[in-house]
Amino acid sequence: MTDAVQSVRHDWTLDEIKALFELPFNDLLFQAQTAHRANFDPNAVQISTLLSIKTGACPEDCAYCPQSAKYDTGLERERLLPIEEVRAAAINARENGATRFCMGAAWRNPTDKNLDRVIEMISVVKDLGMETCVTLGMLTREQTRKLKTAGLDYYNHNLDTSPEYYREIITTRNYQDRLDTLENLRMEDINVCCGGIIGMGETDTDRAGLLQQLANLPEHPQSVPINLLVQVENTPLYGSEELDPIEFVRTIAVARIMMPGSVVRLSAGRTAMSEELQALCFLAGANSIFYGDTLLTTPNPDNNEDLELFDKLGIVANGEQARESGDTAAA
Ligand code: SAM
Ligand code: DTB
Ligand code: SF4
Repeated sequence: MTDAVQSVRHDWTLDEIKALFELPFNDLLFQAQTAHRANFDPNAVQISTLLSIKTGACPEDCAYCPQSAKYDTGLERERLLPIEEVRAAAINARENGATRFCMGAAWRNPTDKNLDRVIEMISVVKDLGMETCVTLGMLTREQTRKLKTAGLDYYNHNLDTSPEYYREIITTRNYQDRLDTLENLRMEDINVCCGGIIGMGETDTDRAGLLQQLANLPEHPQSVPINLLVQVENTPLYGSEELDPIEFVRTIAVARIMMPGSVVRLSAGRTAMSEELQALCFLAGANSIFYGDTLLTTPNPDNNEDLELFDKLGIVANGEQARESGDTAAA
């Protein structure tokens, strides 16, 4: 193994990252698979199920998102779901084999009243014996404290792209806003799920820049979702040039090498991927997926398709994850 694979680093330069991206594909995948095997069971994939607990009418203008009030995507706006609906969805996810239940809300940030209702939901899901994750937008320090007390396991808050490209994608908040929430979560020792979206028309340097930001955080996010843009009609990014799938696999592999102890999630966009492409992503070090026929508002592969693919590849769902902690990779 090279040094880059062996140690957990927080000082990656853009040139080093670009050099990884430019490796011959087989060398890159070998390095990524080596890092993966040093830290995880190579045939185990963790599965999480998503539920949108508040859909649409979001005040933010994220150019990729069907839930922004600024774009007419035909989405039914919904109020915060009643607790019994959340319980029923979590029971269903558990019966289908998910171990983590992730609840997402189309908010810029939660009000304190709404946060109290989400805290009730967290407690209901925890009582079912599942891990909890929520994604609610920006949080104050006080709000992260409340979530910690509620026993939340993970908070998802994506950086989405490089700092330079961010302003082309979102104008209603800035990169520092995102970093501030991540810092609030870290101060409360809440596991962080933080990644981005690929295929938004960003450059190679932007993809390297996103991974640089993630890996150079004071702690690697425990979970790193890599989403392929789901193109939704009437969002500004609809019609973006399709990304070369090999570049997507390279991004997963570089994420695996740079954050060897983090769980890398092959997230949104799988309905547009062949089985072969998903298999390459697992080979490149992805070891988590979203499972269930809907993401938040857009389709995801059927459970049966995923189980068949796992079967073909000899992958075990929810197999023992070696260490799900960003900074505990083998040194
Ligand atoms: N509103 C909160 C926020 O933005 O942090 C939480 C919900 S938001 C829908 C969660 C994440 O979903 C975003 O950060 C983005 O990475 C991802 N996402 C949204 N729309 C997407 C799309 N069309 N394709 C891929 N990922 C998407
Ligand atoms: C993440 O990185 N991807 C998920 C989850 N975290 C919340 C969301 C994907 C959303 C895709 C578009 C939709 O279904 O609305
Ligand atoms: Fe709102 Fe989140 Fe969608 Fe942005 S990504 S528009 S903040 S729901």
